[in-house]
Amino acid sequence: MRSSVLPVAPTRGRLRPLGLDEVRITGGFWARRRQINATATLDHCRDWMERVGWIGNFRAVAEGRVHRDRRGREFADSDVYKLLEAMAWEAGHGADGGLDALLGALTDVVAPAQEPDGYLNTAFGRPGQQPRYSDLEWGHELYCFGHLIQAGVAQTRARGEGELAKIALRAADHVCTAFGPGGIERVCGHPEIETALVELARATGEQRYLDQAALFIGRRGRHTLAETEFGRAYHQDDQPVREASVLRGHAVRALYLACGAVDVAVETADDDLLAAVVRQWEATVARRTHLTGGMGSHHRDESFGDDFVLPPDRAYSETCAAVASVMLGWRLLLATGEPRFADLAERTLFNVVATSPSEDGRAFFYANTLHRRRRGSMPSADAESPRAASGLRAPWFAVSCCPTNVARTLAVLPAYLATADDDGVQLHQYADAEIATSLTAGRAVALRVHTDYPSGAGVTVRIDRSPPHPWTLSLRVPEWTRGATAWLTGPDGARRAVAPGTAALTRLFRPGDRIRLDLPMAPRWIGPDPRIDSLRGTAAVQRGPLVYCAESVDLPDGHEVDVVRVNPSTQPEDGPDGTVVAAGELAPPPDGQADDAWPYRPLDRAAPAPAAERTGIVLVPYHSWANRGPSTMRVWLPTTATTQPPEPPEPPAPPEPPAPPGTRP
Ligand code: FUB
Ligand code: ZN
Repeated sequence: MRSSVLPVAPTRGRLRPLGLDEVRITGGFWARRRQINATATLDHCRDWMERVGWIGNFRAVAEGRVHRDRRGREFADSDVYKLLEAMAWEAGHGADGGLDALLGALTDVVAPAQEPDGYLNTAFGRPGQQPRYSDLEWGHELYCFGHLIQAGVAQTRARGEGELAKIALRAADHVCTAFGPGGIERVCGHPEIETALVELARATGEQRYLDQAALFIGRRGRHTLAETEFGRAYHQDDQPVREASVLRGHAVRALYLACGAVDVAVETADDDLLAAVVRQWEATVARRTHLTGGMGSHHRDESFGDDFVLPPDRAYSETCAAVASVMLGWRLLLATGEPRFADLAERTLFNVVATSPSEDGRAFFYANTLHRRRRGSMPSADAESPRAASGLRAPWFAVSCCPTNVARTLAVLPAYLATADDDGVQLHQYADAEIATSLTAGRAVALRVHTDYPSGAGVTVRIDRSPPHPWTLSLRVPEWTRGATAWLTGPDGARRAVAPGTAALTRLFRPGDRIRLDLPMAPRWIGPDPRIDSLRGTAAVQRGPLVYCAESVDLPDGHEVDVVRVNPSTQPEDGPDGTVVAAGELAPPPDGQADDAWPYRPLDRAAPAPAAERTGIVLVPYHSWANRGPSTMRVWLPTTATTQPPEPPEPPAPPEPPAPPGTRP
């Protein structure tokens, strides 16, 4: 396999990704989270998977007792692979040599479970288990292979080819044989193998992996899976990928499939397929995405809702869907160079991916609701939690796909910051960072980025190394900003206004040059599209890329968030410690007021106005909620502006007496 330390390495496309060997995050918001990920979350995931037996499943295979002793859901193997992937990326930063040993030890547990023909799955295929590929709808065998392959690619790119990569190659060869021409002409109920095979093709230069991925993409939507209780759209098997107009069905499945489709489109120069995914992304962002960037509205099947079905208290917004959306945005950004894809990725990273892990990196949100009505109880530290039941982050879940997905994303995050092309360097996400790359052979560029983003408004880029020719530094100007300015600091720099999109500066840079981007971050009210029924009459606050929320721990004792009303005619203001204070009132029902017998009333019978107490409402960044114990929480807050009920209609006029017979009107 070829080696360069990055998660996605297209051979074509508008922008060239930079690897972990070219970008380093050195401080700030993401550095803290990455540090916790490396020092706490990786161990936490490994400990839990030992405890619940998911790692032990591989030992049970080697010892011939897996049919009796296997633990966890049918896709539990995939979480071991995602942890391996996270460890590989983290080891790739070279910070901790001990991680290589852990990676090696875990690989040694997995290896003996692989069959001589490359098949590897602890849930299927042995006496006493269901036969291989007998349940493609729900069995997840190819999904698990996909994560195994991604782990193998990560290890090769980060540490050089090793045992894990060999296991992954044997598995991929097996998949090509079993599902290639003349093999099983079906797809997996959970996409993931597609994007993994393309990455393996990129890493190895082997065309057959790309061909197999293209076959899977082409087969999807042709009813090769049985229809299940959730309908064909759940598995994206209702329509061929290039004919669909929007993402639908199970959100993680839909987004992983879209990633695979972009990968195939890019590598095969299939511009129609790429355009189809871009259209689906546009429709999904315009009509099926929460303010946080989260995706998914249905708890029952973890799926997208219909257009504008985005109820905040039922926001499923699975953490894995956010990870998948960032993966998709990154692929589309590399293919097209358009900053809108980085805009959504930023929103999603700060408001969903960063929300999931607790401050200590040892508990996680699976679903990321936007409205929590009841204070949850502390999830057990000793038992797996149900996926979405708790109002607090849980250490582990019976379906625990999200923690390992967060771990692998944070481990590789520096690779999502910047790109290059022959003409220059593009910064897409802002963090304190060092970037060193070459535009073309011999044209080395080194940059130092200083910022306290997302709290502060400024980004300074210092040029540390530059070729003796002009080149272009491009900075994403986020979609949320108004009044942004960019300039070269020093005597020859004129400050200029820059609009959301891209600010590009082309010149003969010299070491020591500094470029400054100022992004005003005053908190702002955000209103929903009127077609989102469940949000009518509410407003939310955003400051920079951060979405804010009210949390009961910031209200007077005994109050829950549902008593909060806000007044969007007054601008919210910065408060202490990253909070925002919004004008509003607390309107609890009068003490002791009994419920009405029936919670509806004729519009002409006005409800008694609750006695409201005007106050500043303290709002905190959504990503930080539920870190201070059980609380109720709300992102979209009802506004104080009330709509007067319409006047009751005039009673109908009494009927005219009938005209006497023989008269004309
Ligand atoms: O099915 C595997 C993973 O488990 C999905 O991606 C998640 O949504 C969860 O259901
Ligand atoms: Zn998940």
